Parts: sequence; structure tokens; C-alpha cells
Amino acid sequence: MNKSIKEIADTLDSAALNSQTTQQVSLNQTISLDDAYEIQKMSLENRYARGEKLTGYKLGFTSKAKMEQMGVHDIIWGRLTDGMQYESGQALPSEKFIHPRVEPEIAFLIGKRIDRAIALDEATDFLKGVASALEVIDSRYENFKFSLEDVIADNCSSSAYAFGDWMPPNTEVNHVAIELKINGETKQTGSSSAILDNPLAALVEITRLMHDNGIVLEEGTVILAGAATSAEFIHPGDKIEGHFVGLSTVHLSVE
Ligand code: OOG
Ligand code: MG
Repeated sequence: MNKSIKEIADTLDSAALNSQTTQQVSLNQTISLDDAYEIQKMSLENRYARGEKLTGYKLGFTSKAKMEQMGVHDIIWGRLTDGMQYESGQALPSEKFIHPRVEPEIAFLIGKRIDRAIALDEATDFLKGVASALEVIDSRYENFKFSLEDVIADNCSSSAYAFGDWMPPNTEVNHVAIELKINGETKQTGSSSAILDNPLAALVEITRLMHDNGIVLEEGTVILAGAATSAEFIHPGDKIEGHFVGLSTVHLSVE
């Protein structure tokens, strides 16, 4: 029997809360893209009810490397909360995760309220800062496998993120050379231009998506532009470093 949108939202939220996998929704029933975003929104309501606060939004599959790694070829967006936020240098408690993966990203801090789709040449005017970032994704689905609708419903696998130092809005974020190291070993290298040819284009894209969804980006909102490289699995004991030329290094570890 088909589950309701609310039942699916609750199942995904408890899977995240209890660090346990659940079956892909699409194996049992067909849901539309609109349903998937509605499930995401409802599952986040449970987090807010537990006291978590919305901090911002993220894009997913904005680079070819990510699309190919996960077999999904459309841009998706998800919600970030303060419960997912870690300081650079902090340890991630492994019991909170299922099969986490880390990926290097570029982050934006909104400086001026945005209630419309902005253009690329005005993007920096709306910023308070830019930063390097690490995102930890942790699909709630078995074997990290999902369809486009599945991953959207699961809030785009969002589970943790950390920023490097915030830099002024006019700091160059394009063509930033990136190196992801785990335990001193280089696991991924790339360039921030892998993100839609320019991470600022991801900011433009999110303003368009938010406008279409009637969401206003308030001052202080954080944005993750999407990973520039494929993601790497992380395990207890790992020390993770994201090096970004011209931006600060971000560190995380797993305990
Ligand atoms: C979905 C999340 C994708 C990104 O940066 O592309 C994402 C996933 O890969 O599990 O966060
Ligand atoms: Mg990401």
C-alpha cells in the first residue's frame, strides 16, 4: 500500500535521527518531484519541532563529477539547519551518521535580502561573505542509492557542513584549486569552476529556485553551491582537510 507524504516524511526523518537506513521510496511507489519537495519540507518540520533552526539552502549535482558519481543529472536543492553545522576543526560523532561521505564546496553568506531571481553580474552585491566549505552527505537510503525524487525527499542527503573563514564578498571564488585530503592522502583534486562553470552561478540558480518556491533569502542565510568533486567515504578516526587556494583550509575529523 502506498504511504502518504507525511508517512514518508516521518520515516525519512526518523532514519536520519536514528542513523538507520530506510528503503528507497521509489522501490515501493511513484512520487512526483513536487511530492518529493513536499516530503522534504515536512520532514524538516520534525527537525524544527525538536528545536533545530533553518540556516540556509544547498544545491546538489551542480558539477559533472557529482552527477556521474551518483547517476542523477538534475540540479536539486535542500535545506540546512544549525543541527548540521560544525566548526572547522571539530570532530563528527560517528554514531550520528550512517555511511557518511565528504565533499568540498564553496559557501555564500547572504548580506542583503533576496526576493527575486538575481543576475550573475549583481551576485556579489548581495553577499556578506564567501568561504570554503566541507559538506558531509549521508543518504538515509540503503547503499546510498536513490532516484532523483528519492534524494530530494531525503533532503538531498544533507547531514553536516563546516565553513572555512569567511572572506569578503569580492574574494575570487571561481577557478579556485581544491584538494581534499583524508589522513594526509590526496583523495580528490579539482577546481571550483566545476560548479556550474562558476560557483556564483549556483547562487544565481538558488535565487531562481527560491523565487519559484516563494522563499525569501534573508540576510544571514548560508548557501552551499554544490560539490566541486566526487564525494569520499569517511570513517571513524579519519582526519579530513579541504584545501582551497586563496580561501582558508577547512578541517573535520570523525570520532
Ligand atoms: C546528494 C547530494 C548532492 C552535491 O553537492 O552535489 C550534493 C548526494 O550526492 O547524496 O550535496
Ligand atoms: Mg553537497
